[in-house]
Amino acid sequence: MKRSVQHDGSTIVKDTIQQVKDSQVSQNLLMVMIFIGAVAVGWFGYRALFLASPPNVAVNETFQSDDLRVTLRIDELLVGDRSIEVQLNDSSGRAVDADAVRLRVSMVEMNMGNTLIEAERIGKGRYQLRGPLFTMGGNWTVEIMVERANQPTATVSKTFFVTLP
Ligand SMILES: [Cu+2]
Repeated sequence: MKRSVQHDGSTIVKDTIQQVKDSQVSQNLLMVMIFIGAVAVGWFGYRALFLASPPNVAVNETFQSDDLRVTLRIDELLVGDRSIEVQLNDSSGRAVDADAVRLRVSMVEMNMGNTLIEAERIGKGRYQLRGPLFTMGGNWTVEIMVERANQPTATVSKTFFVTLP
């Protein structure tokens, strides 16, 4: 016990042992809060980087063709070497393989011929194509043809505006 006399003559009794205990409790509480904060920041950071946010691509669109969901990802809508990925899922979201996934890339404004290229399988239901697909600026239609056994070819397409880098 510690007594201190105030200016007005009143006396304050302080239990120094209790004060030490109080400061320890608040220190521990602070440590717990810092720990929780660090875990929260880590968790949300991890989610933002790997789970919640879509891949850092210019195009990330899903098309429906009967039971098939076709997701198209294009790294950038720029002339030059591109990386295109096609992901196939069934109506319940499971990844599904195809016999072949072909892409046809053609320019809208002029006939520059069209290239039909087979994408390479890089994983379950995942197909990739890399190369100089867009050779000049303008509107380009990307057509995706999915071939599966005993089923008609599923075709989805969309036109994108491509610019010079
Ligand atoms: Cu052209």
